[in-house]
Amino acid sequence: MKLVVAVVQDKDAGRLIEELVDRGYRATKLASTGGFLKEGNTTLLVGAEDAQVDEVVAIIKRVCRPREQVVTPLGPIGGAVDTYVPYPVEVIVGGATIFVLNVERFEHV
Ligand code: 2BA
Repeated sequence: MKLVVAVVQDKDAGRLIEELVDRGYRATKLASTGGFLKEGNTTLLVGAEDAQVDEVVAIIKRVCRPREQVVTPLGPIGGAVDTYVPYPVEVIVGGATIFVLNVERFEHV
């Protein structure tokens, strides 16, 4: 068995859960925060048999799309703020960041 951990954008999370559950997968949705943008995102945990992992990943790839986001970096902490000119930087967020982990033991009681 595997555990698929997927960090996705909030905008894609609802539809992704629906698609997974419609196909008989079980999923848990966690509210998370990206370390770089410090904005909310969603982490999904999906327990699946080894043979199902490719389909789970394919569903995630189909539903989650990359989006461009503009970030304005904060000024340097304790630095010379009067000479610091912040300018927006574009980053591409997602589709999804996916980890597939081996599950040593699974019990559902
Ligand atoms: P954030 O950490 O908020 O990152 C959002 C986006 O900012 C990233 O999109 C990437 O385009 C950019 N970014 C992140 N760190 C950067 C850096 N040091 N320099 C320049 N740009 C940077 P994604 O790569 O699609 O990541 C989306 C979210 O997935 C991340 O949100 C984070 O929550 C998670 N994530 C990505 N890689 C991860 C990893 N190796 N381990 C754990 N979580 C990860």
